[in-house]
Amino acid sequence: MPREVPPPTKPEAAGKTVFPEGVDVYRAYLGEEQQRALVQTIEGIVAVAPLYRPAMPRTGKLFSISMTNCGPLGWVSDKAGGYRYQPHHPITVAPWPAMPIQLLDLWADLAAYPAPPEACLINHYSIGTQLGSHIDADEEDFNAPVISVSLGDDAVFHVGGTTRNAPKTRIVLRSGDVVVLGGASRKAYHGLDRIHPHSSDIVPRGGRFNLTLRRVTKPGSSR
Ligand code: MD6
Ligand code: FE
Repeated sequence: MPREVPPPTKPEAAGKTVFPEGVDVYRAYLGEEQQRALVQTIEGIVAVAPLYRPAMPRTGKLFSISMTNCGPLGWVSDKAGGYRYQPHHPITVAPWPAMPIQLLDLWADLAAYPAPPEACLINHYSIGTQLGSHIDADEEDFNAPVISVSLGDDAVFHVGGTTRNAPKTRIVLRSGDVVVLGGASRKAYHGLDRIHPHSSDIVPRGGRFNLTLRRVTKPGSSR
């Protein structure tokens, strides 16, 4: 069914939570059919580039969530090498699958940036998993936003400021919501506290996918 693209959901207009400057939340940016189609696309990617649990730098402690990527580059982490981008899956060593057109289109609509995304980190949250407060800081160009797409179970997301102790705003992200972290919030701390189990049937395997689209290199730079 055709649908109109909603405008950014300005929380102050709804008399609700006010997000820090540079945080834009697009509620229900993807309709149900678009969500289901995107989940199918993601499952096709995961079939080729399996989800795995990366390890933290230095300690080697495993993330509770599992990850994979698509696009020319993918974000990885392990004990020895730390956080970085690389062009291949760390276990299969195959190049990451191509970035799907749905995600290239979404970036073109929302990023206000003159070059396409190079990496899409695919996070999968099963019951009881979370992602601690972090800054996305492994990219070369902080002029590009990071854009996230939520699919599946509802999740409690927090975003604060550029220091760890800045006050945090918490919101529930639902399937189809899109979050843009740009401008003054490009390097804001944020994380995912918990998911609400079985709150959506969009992801057949259960849980929640979060896709984050990133520009890694500066356009025109060779790497
Ligand atoms: C999540 N999101 O929603 C985790 N990063 O599961 C992120 O880490 C994130 O939502 C950069 C920009 C937007 C995000
Ligand atoms: Fe992040």
